[in-house]
Amino acid sequence: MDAVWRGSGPGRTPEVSIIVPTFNEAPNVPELVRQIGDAVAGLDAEVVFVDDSTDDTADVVRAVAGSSVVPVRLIHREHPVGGLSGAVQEGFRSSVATWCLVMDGDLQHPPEMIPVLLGRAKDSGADVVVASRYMGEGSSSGLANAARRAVSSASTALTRAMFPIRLADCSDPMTGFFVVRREAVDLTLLQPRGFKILLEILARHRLTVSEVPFVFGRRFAGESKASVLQGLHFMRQLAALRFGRMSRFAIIGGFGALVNLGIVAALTGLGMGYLVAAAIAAEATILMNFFLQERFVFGDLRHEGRGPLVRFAQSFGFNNIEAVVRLPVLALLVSSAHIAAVPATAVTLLAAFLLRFVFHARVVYRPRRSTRRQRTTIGSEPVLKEFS
Ligand SMILES: Nc1nc2c(ncn2[C@@H]2O[C@H](COP(=O)(O)OP(=O)(O)OP(=O)(O)O)[C@@H](O)[C@H]2O)c(=O)[nH]1
Ligand SMILES: [Mg+2]
Repeated sequence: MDAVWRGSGPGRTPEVSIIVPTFNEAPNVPELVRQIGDAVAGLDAEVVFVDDSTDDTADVVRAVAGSSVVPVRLIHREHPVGGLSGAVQEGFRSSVATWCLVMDGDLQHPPEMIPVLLGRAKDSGADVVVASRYMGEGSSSGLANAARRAVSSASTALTRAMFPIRLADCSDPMTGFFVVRREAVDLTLLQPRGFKILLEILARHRLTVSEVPFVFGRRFAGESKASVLQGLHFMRQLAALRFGRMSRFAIIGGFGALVNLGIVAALTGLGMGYLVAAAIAAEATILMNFFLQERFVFGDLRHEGRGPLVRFAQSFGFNNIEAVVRLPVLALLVSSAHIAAVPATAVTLLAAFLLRFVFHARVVYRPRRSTRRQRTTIGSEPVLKEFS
């Protein structure tokens, strides 16, 4: 990964990092940097290009950085992960500013809105200020054609319906133009995928949102990267955000319960005592569930945290303790609290499921915080070194 910095002295902490994800936007970069420079006069800002291009965008950024009035940083990713969203996250990770503002690199997001968004963020005390195409004077007229405008409006309505609480105050969760208080975002919660990073941020955090209308303009130059494939990624993102990990965990738990019953039936059918059969079935199911959840529920987190043996020991230990503790709790509910056996069993199973999920998500597969970054100073120039 390549990092270039042009700016003022070492240890500088800008108030806002303007993060611009770019994929083959070379003809737009000089004009964008010029307009941002004009717009942020008087603000303590830096521009961070996170570039995955296969054209000469990175060279153009380097050239423009030399004469820009606003400090420009380039993170060029040789091996991009997570497309546009992954790029924005990389920009966040590299920032030490109070605010991170995200905007496209093709001038569809007018740079003169930058001080407006930042001003609103400071005045309102909100965590996020969204530049919305769907409120007040806002408009999505710059989208290439009526079909894209219709798809955008329909998917916005669907998304808001699926997250009625988290998106209550956000009319345009799919916009790529927003400013967010950097410390309000826990990067370890975000999946680097697709085009819709704001949705990922809002759906996974409890943030206060304020909005400002804006008119989404036409591309200045270059080609659109939006595609049907991006649309499919978006549907997957929605499903994962809404019905993600927890439902996969539940499916595996349900499947495990069926296998458990099958083993008990088979072993008792062969003449084994039911308690021994139940114990064997429980251990076999715990083992099976561990391997299934490693593959299908927490596959993306396996390499981020603890080693496989520790994960296994924690998961195995928790499930065995849970199996031992649940029955006395059930007995207590039935005998002392006088709850009927079936609802009491349902309550203990539900509580056990939730506890098991929380324990696995928060302890067993908890990712370590990124240790890949380090700020160093080379000569008088602060350089952001990235280790991948
Ligand atoms: N770093 C990075 N940037 C990307 C990637 N895909 C798109 N971008 C950038 O994300 C921004 C938005 O992409 P666009 O192609 O403009 O998408 P759009 O605005 O929905 O579509 P148009 O209205 O047709 O321009 C642009 O600055 C792109 O260069 C990617 O894979 N990596
Ligand atoms: Mg665009």
